[in-house]
Amino acid sequence: MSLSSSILPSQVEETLAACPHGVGKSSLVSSIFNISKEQTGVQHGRAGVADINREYTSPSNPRFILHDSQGFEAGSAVNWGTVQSFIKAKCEEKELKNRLHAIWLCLETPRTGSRLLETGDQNLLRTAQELQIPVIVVFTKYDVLFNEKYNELQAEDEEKEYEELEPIAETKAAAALKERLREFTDFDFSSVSWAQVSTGKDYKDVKGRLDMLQELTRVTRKCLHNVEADLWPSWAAAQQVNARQKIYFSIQEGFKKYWRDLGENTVYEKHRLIECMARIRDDILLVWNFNDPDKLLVSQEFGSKMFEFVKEFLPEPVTTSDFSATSDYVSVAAAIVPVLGQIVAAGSMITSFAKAAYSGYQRGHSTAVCLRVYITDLTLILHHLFLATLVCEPPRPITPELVDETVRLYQNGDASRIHKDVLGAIGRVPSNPERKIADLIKFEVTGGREWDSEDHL
Ligand SMILES: Nc1nc2c(ncn2[C@@H]2O[C@H](COP(=O)(O)OP(=O)(O)OP(=O)(O)O)[C@@H](O)[C@H]2O)c(=O)[nH]1
Ligand SMILES: [Mg+2]
Repeated sequence: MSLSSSILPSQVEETLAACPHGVGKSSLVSSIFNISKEQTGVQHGRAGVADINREYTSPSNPRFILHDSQGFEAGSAVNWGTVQSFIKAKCEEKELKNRLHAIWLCLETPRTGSRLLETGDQNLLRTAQELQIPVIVVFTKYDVLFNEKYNELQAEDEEKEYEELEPIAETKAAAALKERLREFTDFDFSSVSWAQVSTGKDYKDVKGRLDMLQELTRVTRKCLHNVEADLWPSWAAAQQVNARQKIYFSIQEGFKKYWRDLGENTVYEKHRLIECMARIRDDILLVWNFNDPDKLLVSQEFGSKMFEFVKEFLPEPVTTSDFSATSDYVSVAAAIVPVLGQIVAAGSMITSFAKAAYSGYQRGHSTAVCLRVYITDLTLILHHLFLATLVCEPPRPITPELVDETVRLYQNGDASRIHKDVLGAIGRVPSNPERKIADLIKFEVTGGREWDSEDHL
């Protein structure tokens, strides 16, 4: 008779399944940078084989280069040596883009009786401090500590409901982590920034988990502060969970050039209005960095929709001698930024709306109003779109349905009120009107309260 164990479930397999290998580095990267789990190599039940010298980039997020290291398990001195050489080589790089900007040291959130730091982790902390590379300690799988506290509470009183125990378990877990770090004598955790995260689906709701990831983006951004200011917009573009950082940096970048003195800005001279709008749009999109495989946000269709919002504010068209016949409009539409090409070609009739868009940029109040409305509408629509994608699993590609629905909701909801607010913010005798528009955008995004530095830091 053959010996079979299959009718009795394996205890070892059950235990292994309950303690998945890996601290959750790849899962974290997938969530924050919106890269599919397959691409980041999330491993279930076996160790990931990471080579720190390999650059991970993703078509869904081209602004980001990740170097993933294997864990520093006890005794794996070889691995630490590889990581150390890599860090030192990166420090010698001259160009900002080739340097190492920050290290996330991912540690499993300590539980009762578990280890906090391996020797390799301590080496890394010391080396990074010596070389002045910002390190953020990320305590992963925080849900496991929460569950430990929850189970202890439940064991004390089995009658109590989840809703009652949950906030107490949260407080206990947070206190336990702080206490553990405070008591730890081999390393002073108050000398580094840290944050706790959980990407496990069973912990909190989507919003609760996102709050933790957003906090990590704030902590990271604060650390980058100490290195070089040029990193901020790159960071804002690369991270894919914190909408306010994106809003803030697209405004900051806008004010360096294209959002300034919109009715008088000489950089726009000799360009058609649609080109000016396309430049504004593309710069804003660079910061949002959507995963837009079908290029929906630079499509004619989306461009036309955005034009619909501003058409009542378009300045009177000027007809120039070199640019008046229908065929000119159509060919220019195809050749430059074909936002209105569709409308022009399909309508076979040049509306004043199309003419204004294809006219050269004209200095003056009406051009300024039109561009202010455009910037406000576009930013707020992209903000809604971003929030709508956040509930999806990485790589969160945007779809035509999502774009249509977002635009439709804005059109039927906020658009006319916001247009009035934009005009109101400018007033009759405008003083710094562009700043007022930026404030209005921030006000809308925070749901009607003052924007504070915690919103983007
Ligand atoms: N409970 C829980 N499990 C998680 C969490 N994050 C990741 N995991 C699980 O932990 C296992 C390992 O996750 P990975 O993201 O591959 O971890 P890693 O650090 O990249 O692992 P290596 O590449 O092997 O070093 C997978 O089964 C994940 O589903 C978390 O926040 N909570
Ligand atoms: Mg991994």
